[in-house]
Amino acid sequence: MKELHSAELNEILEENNPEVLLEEMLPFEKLMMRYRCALMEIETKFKVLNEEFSLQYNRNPFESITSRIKNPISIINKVKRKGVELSLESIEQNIFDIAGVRIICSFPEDIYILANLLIQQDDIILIKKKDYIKNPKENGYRSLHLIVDVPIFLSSEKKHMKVEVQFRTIAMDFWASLDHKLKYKKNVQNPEKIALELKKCADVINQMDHRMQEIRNMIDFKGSAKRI
Ligand code: 0O2
Repeated sequence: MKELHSAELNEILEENNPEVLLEEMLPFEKLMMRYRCALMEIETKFKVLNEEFSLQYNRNPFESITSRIKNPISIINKVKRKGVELSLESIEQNIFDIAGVRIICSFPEDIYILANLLIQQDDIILIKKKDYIKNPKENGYRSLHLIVDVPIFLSSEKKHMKVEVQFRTIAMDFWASLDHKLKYKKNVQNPEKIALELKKCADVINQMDHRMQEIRNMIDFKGSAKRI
């Protein structure tokens, strides 16, 4: 299937009247604004949990949080890949990772603690869960993915938006960044050999994550009730 590239998008823009295009893009911009608001809601929820953990248990359950809105070209390419209609309504109904939040934790147990704390909140609806930690992908990819529905409150309406939340450890994230480079880099020599090496590294990383978790559990043993 042919992927759309930014040069092609520029051609479309140049061939059309910019004013008409801007007017036509307004509904799209409104939709993206709603996704940005949903990201703010989810980020705030995690920041609140971090504040509480810092004060109550003297530790942070995650190291960092980042978020992004999928760019228009990636949205169109995903619409094509999924074979769904290219309309705003269809995008909202079929593409669940337009708004994405990534939570990086030090320890695997914290991933599940945070995921459960999010899902338990009464304004959050869990739409889909993919546990690539318990069931890693064949290439070694590990992360916990949740698609959640979160309400946003605008001046005259309440909207339900979908956000993808990805949880990984620092080590899983390190691995995923390198794997991502392999996917997007063209003309890589020996891609099979690299993929095999990456798979081996993913297994080592998994063992290390669990050993680090065990060490932390031993350190925290006295206050294990506090590990929440
Ligand atoms: P980007 O730039 O990160 O957004 P769906 O049919 O929609 O449920 P989907 O979304 O195609 O399924 O697949 P899935 O498994 O839920 O994972 C989508 C995202 O997870 C990817 O987004 C990556 O961020 C990450 N991911 C999944 N598999 C891998 C992998 O093997 N390696 C790495 N590095 N990341 C992975 P995008 O859209 O590809 O990119």
